[in-house]
Amino acid sequence: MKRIITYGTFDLLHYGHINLLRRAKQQGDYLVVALSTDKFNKDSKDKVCYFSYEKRKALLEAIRFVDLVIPEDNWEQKSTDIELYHIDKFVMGDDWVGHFDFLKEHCEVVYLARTPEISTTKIKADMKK
Ligand code: C2G
Repeated sequence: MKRIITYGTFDLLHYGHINLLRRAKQQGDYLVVALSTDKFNKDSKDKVCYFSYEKRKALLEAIRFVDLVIPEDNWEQKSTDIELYHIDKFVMGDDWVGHFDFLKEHCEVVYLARTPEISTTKIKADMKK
């Protein structure tokens, strides 16, 4: 069983995220999503989420590509997660290209193309029009 992991805030959840999760799952058989906690978002990512961690977790768990959701509460947990969850491949959108190459000593690292035309920022801006 090939085990994949990816990380993110996933707020507001949109089809760009789903495109990423679908392709991440297609890389293997089991997909772990490490979901940024509210505290991590606020303290370290300068993001204030519309939906709480619990609500974002419930949304992700309803997606058929997702097998397990775990909390992401710091930048340093990735290598431990990879060992703990026996991960074979780390997958992120290519807005992060190169940022996580250090994980190559633990597992494969793959950056997938983002869905360019959609973002939470764009959704919020369009809703104000
Ligand atoms: N994404 C995408 N297309 C979009 C928007 C997002 O493919 N239009 C991808 C991102 O590249 C990322 C994932 O969806 O791989 C989650 O996006 P975010 O929630 O914005 O993730 P981010 O806040 O960048 O958190 O430790 C890593 C961080 O937690 C990543």
